[in-house]
Amino acid sequence: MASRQVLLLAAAAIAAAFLLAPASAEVFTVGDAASWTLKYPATWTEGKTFVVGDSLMFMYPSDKHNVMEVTGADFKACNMTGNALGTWNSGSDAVPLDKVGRRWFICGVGNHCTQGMKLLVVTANSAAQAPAAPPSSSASFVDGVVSQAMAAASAVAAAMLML
Ligand SMILES: [Cu+2]
Repeated sequence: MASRQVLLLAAAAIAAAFLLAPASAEVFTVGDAASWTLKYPATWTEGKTFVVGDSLMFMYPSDKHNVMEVTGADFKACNMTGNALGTWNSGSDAVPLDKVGRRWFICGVGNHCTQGMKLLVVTANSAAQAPAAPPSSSASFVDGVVSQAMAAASAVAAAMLML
């Protein structure tokens, strides 16, 4: 009985620790195999979740491309003569996603932006990132384990009082 109670408490503690543990930061290579080139696929961000703490890695030949962070309006218009919010040109540029919200990146070389070298990233709060299982079922699982453990503990306490 007591060992079962300990097991339940341990299971609850492990489940809670797993759910509360922050997901480790991910580094996304922009465009994956195509990287940051004219072959950059417009669908690259589809199915990806970006959270605060993650970072983007722009890989490209530095004599052919660059990375400019621009406003949404300049992004839409592929305007690279506007007020750039940031420029990178090493060919191996790490850009930390340090805040929640939208950021717009384009290549500032030639007409590359209109040819598709443009990337909108939406960064979410890391705390809002869902674990593999849906939060509702995970929460109720933990609640279930915890209440079972509590019930077992009170049963043991009651039994000890009767002794
Ligand atoms: Cu380019």
